[in-house]
Amino acid sequence: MKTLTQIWPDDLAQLYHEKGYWRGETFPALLRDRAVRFPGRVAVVGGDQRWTYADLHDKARHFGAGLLARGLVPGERVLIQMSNVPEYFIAVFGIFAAGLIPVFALPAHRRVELEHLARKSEASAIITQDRIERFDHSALVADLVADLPDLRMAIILGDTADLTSFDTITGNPATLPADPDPQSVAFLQISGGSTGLSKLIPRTHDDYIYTLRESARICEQDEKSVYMAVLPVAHNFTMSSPGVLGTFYAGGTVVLCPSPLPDVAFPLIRAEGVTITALVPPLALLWMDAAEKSRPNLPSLQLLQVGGAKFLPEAARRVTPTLGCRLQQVFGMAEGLVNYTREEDTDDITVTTQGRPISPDDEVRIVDDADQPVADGATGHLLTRGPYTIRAYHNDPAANQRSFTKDGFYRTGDVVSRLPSGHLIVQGRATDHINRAGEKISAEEIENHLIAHPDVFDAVVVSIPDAHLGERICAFIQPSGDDLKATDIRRWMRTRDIATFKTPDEIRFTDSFQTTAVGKISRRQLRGHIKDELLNG
Ligand code: J2J
Repeated sequence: MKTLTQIWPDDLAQLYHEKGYWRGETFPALLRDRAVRFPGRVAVVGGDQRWTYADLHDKARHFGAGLLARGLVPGERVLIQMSNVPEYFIAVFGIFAAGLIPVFALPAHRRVELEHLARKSEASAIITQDRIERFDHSALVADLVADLPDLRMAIILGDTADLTSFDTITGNPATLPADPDPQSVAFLQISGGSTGLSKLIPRTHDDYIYTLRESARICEQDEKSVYMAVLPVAHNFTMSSPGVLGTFYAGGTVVLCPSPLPDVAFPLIRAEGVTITALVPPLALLWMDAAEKSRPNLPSLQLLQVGGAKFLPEAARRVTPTLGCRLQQVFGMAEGLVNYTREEDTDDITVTTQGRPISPDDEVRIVDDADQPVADGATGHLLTRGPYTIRAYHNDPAANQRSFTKDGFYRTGDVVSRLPSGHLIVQGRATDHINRAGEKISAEEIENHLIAHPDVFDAVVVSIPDAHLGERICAFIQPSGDDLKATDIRRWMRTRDIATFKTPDEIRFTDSFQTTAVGKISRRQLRGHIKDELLNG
């Protein structure tokens, strides 16, 4: 089996060690240490479960030993897909304890995405739930296990037919291996994906735990903090900025919110004394509107983090007056670099910028199309490298060629400007993905699904601004016959076994894409032309 690596050049690795960014911490050791230091503190609240650090540590170790007892071997990959349920943490920390490598799928993923992730990571097992949002995932994974030879085992939380029940996975913790090498890959996170399906992001124990430690410090998390997870826990934002794992790092409590709607979230904030939570901009708008009407009393809530997509200054200004807490903007990416506005920032900086990097050794370059630095303050492409930004995707030479410069900078695809203080302002994006309420959707991936329809001659997918979602998916379709309707396309997309958030919000038909008028052009240019026409008439 190929071992997973993420390699920084020796001189930089040495620097990151010397500066104390990489301290040799690992995930199994992290939970063990917190269980010793804070055994009786509540680590996780979800549904009717309430587990202390000692409980979580114990459950995770038994689960991890159970995975080994079932024949999994340290180093193998385990695809995990769950909604915000407490068992997620038993599974993830159990996988870590067993020396296995989790691969983080999203709850909305369906057959196409799961198959892609399983193949790309050569996963040996998948852990999911019987149903997520009423969709039958046990039937899906039964098919997947039958079709993928590497995938030997499906473990299901909830009702199982012929598959292995989550509750039966238990073993003797004495069989667990020693702690992993801190510089080894801890897990594979998934990318937003601008040119197709997600790429896999190998993050090491050392690099990721550095971000947890610093995120917890910047967000003033300690063992009294109560973090509410509203967005899916598998999202890198919810997982690590400081998210659920940063909260565990600080010894605080994670509360899992079953719904992002204010009538569920507000009472839970009050009941559990939630101090910090994180939203994408559309949900922040929803919460602020609800708060303006109902004037909820949320005295425990100190910090609302907003990120994943651009939060416009006019909306950002409303957070403190409506919700009575401080705002923090977060601009991050699963590949690494995370920026925060800080407590000491002025109100103006907090509402108009997306923050500044975690690390003094995060290198930020803002360049033009020819990779040359732009003048101070000018807008350009954001390139970055540093102590927690990957140097390569897993098993993807073509993407690596495109996404990294020769000297190891990651091409974020974001277009930004920088203030003299180092704060970044996201001005736009150079890649063709659609940021729909924080979910990144590849235009190319959707076009491929549309073109697969027998009555579609060609299709071009673009993002268009949306007051609620930030952006929505608009598909332009050139049919090959006369009778194709939008409902046919919607029905077709439902048969494609992909996450439902990828279904176009808007479908428009066109006779041709005018390619002759502009000569031979790339799909990117075509998307650009269509967008220009759409926005400028
Ligand atoms: C504008 N665009 C933003 C912001 C992300 C913390 C927070 C978010 C993510 C995340 C994350 C933005 N304003 N505030 O991993 O740890 C867009 C950019 C970026 C892409 C990354 C974290 N915050 N974005 O959203 O990997 O385009 O990570 O490159 O899902 O989201 O998406 P993702």
